[in-house]
Amino acid sequence: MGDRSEPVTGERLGTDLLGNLPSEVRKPAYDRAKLRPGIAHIGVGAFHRCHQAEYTDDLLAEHFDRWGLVGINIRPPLLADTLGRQAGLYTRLIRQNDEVEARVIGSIVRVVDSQDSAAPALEVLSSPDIEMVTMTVTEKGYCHIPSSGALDLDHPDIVHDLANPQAPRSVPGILASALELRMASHGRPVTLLSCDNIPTNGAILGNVVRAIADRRGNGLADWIETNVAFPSAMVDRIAPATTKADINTVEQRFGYRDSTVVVGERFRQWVIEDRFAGRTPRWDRVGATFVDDVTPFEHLKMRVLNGAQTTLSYLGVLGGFEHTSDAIADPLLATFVRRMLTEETLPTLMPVPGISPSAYVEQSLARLTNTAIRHRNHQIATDGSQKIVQRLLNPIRARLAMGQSIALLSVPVAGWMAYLVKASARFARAWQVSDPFAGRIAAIADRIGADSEQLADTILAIDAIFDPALAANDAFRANVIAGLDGLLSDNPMAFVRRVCAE
Ligand code: CS2
Repeated sequence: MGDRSEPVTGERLGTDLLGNLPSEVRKPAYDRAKLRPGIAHIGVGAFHRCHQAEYTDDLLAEHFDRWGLVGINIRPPLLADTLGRQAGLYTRLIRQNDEVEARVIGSIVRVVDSQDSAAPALEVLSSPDIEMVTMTVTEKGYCHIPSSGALDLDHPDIVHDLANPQAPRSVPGILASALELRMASHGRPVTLLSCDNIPTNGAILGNVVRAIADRRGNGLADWIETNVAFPSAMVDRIAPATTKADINTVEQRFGYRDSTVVVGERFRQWVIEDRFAGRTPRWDRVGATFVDDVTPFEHLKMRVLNGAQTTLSYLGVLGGFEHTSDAIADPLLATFVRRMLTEETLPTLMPVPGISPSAYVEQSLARLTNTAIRHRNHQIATDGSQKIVQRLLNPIRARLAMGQSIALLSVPVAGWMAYLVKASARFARAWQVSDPFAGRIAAIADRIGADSEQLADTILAIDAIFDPALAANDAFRANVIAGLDGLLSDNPMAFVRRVCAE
């Protein structure tokens, strides 16, 4: 079976189809049958398939080694029916306006569903074959308190896991139990690499896992100190949730069915702290960067690219725009976000080796105009309580410490509040939201109604999000109140226009 240029007809992607794909679809350039599991990844969503799994595919093509990936889901969706049926193979589309580039990724050698019980995940994570565990479990997966980074001991899953170490449910609980099994069975070192957009993600992951290990009182905490590394990493590529249209695109253009297509932009970046335990896949050979300190890269990415996305998501929903690219096509929102980033965010950044921050701002804004990436504002707005600290509140704190204005950065903070307030019954449930604090904020809105000052003060008093010193800052408070008032009004864009004119 050689390449053929005529598309295959409607067959499902799988090992047998690999030799029959249209020649324009790039295929794994190595013998998948020889791959052995070496990396486990928790959270096989669109981002992982578009990022770490692609870097690993590149690495296998360039320098074949044992680093096959085992993909584990501990939350929905089930993987068996999708990736499992396709032998781990899936199509990664790069879309840049009118361009479509297709590639089948082969680095995932096995998928494991562990939604109902931790046992299947623990079996993989404690295996001596696995020396690297990467994860994309979303910000809230770490069960930490956003404002402090400490493990949330009141989190129901953590309460459960502390009482039931054999049957953990949370990511920190599952990892602590897996490490315990490793310690007891073979003792081989392992790196746990967070790939989520939380600040100092390695340090937070280390904190939450150690906090559980400390409470086990069986030497686990000491074993972790010498055998486990928690490097921090900055990850980047815009890869929204896959839609039916994406699946249809593959079928129509390339002639085969793939229910796990993923779509991303061309840009990608991965900066990893060079601190590993055991052997490590050499992702630095294929475009990742290993550095001593990720902090400057992480600030740059979360405050600029993610800060812009979050800002456009809240102001976008309030202004009636569906996707990021629709919001940034609006001249007012484009002006607002560019001014916010250049005037207020940029001065909070540390020097970043090899990157000009102002060029990075322009590059980031250009990425957001890509109309082929259908990134819904509601998707980005999800779990804002877990995102605004690193994207907005940390740069605000930095500016306040330097005595600088925060008039622009406060607007998306008020936008996040308005977004959750307007989802309450009192505001006729303008839209459905998903955020761990949605219920609490809806209850506040139902009780208080439209009084922006009281609303803002009550929300600012949530100390898991707003550290008390920030909440008490007069300038911040005044800006958030004015922002909430303007954004809850009948014409939120008129408020944005007024701020831009000042
Ligand atoms: C987005 C990110 O949904 C979100 O919170 O801001 O997923 C974003 O697209 C990625 O971090 C880009 O690297």
